[in-house]
Amino acid sequence: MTTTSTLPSDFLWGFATASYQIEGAVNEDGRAPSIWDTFCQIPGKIADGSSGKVACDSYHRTADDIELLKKCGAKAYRFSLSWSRIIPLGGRNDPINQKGLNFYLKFVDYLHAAGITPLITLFHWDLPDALHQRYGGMLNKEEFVADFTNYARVVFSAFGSRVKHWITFNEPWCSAVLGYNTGVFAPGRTSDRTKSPEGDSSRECWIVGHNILVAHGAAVKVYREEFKGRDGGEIGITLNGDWAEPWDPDNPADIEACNRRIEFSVSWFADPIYHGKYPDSMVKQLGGRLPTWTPEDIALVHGSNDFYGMNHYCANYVKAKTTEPDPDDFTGNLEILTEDKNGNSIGPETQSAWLRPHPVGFRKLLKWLSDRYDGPKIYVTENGTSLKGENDLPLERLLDDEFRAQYFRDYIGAMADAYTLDGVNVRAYMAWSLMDNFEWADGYGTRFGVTYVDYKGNQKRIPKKSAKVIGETFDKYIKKE
Ligand code: GBH
Repeated sequence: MTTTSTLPSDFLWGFATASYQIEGAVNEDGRAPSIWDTFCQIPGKIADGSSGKVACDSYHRTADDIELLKKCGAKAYRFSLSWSRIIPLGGRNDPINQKGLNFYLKFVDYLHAAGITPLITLFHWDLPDALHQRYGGMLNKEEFVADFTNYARVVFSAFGSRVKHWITFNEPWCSAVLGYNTGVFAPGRTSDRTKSPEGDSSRECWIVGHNILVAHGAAVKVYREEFKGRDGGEIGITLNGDWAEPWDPDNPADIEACNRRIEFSVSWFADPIYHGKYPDSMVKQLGGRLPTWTPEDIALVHGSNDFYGMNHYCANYVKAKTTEPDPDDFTGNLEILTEDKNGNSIGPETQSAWLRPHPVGFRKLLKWLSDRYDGPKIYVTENGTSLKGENDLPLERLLDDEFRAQYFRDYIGAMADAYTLDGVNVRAYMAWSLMDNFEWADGYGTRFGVTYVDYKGNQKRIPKKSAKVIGETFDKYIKKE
């Protein structure tokens, strides 16, 4: 942490969550299942056999959640909408569920009353299950794009000027790769027949990624043509991306592989949006399995971000493979490692096998994005960590989450350095997460919250140390007017 770096006085900061991870009430007020409700019922898919059935029960605890945000001093809150609460069967000819829509409309009113700015994500992985059954969901471009566009229009029109920051999709990489290649996330399709009776890992993830991009572009066009003039908001997509360091810094192939790693995760989506094409490295490796752009589709996608939504957690070491790429490879033909050639770890272990903190990687990736995409306005829409063994700690020690507090001090400091020293136009930051919640395939044993949620005690919420530290840290960096 440098003492000289600052953040601008209008910097927006707060916390993030997602519908299926916190809401519960999955059968209430007309909500229909999403692909995650279905996926969780398959034995072996979720570590502790759990689901989002109750989760943090946020559907019934609006007041508690607003209170938490106020206590933390948050200026903003990023949350996502459950599509199948609003249009239970999902499609453009299916009925709208006013009760579901009202829940979110009221919530936004409460946020405004508390002086908290809402950022809404339309899609955080919970596709209406009916659309998956009806036509294969995100694999079906025509149907999916038309239905997503309709859903987006219903939502934009209902919220009007009460919401100024819209995110179309959260981490399309996860929907595509984890949902259709490795199969560890819903809908769980993969070539691995021990995991799924259907799926083609070598093809489906690239089709799904492409279709999500088109759906994003189509929804942005609707927003810009029908709502932006009247409501004055902005819209973008959120992409996940980790930083990469070479396993052997003296090997040019490893250095090249680091760049390729980021291209296969970030530029897969960001290049079409900012440059109107897929990265050369992906075209080269995937050939005809990567869909090609029709002029109509790329016209929707190119130039479709008002801001770049960045989810960032960690870094890895990357080692180039010397063999021909496997047809199912989605990494760019490389190994992703936690230790370098000399056995040095990229960062301390956490509860998540994939997550080792490496704060300077945040600064480096911010700069990388800024250089490649010509200085876009960046909103960090997620950043946070789990803690090794946190779930097994006695409450008193669990609440004293110094490891997470230090993670936030370091990462916020790295971001302030990127802003001040590297000229990166980063303007917002949402910590993941406001509270412990349903951590997808890891269930409830892995906690990411700055607030403890007692799943055995009526979902009671108790702020941890880190809840306070984030506000104190921003107070240090943000310039006073
Ligand atoms: C975010 O993704 C999600 O947006 C959020 O919902 C989630 O709760 C949070 O992370 C914490 O996990 O298949 O085991 O190799 C973060 C980016 C990218 C992290 C994919 C996990 C693969 C894990 N994610 N990565 S694995």
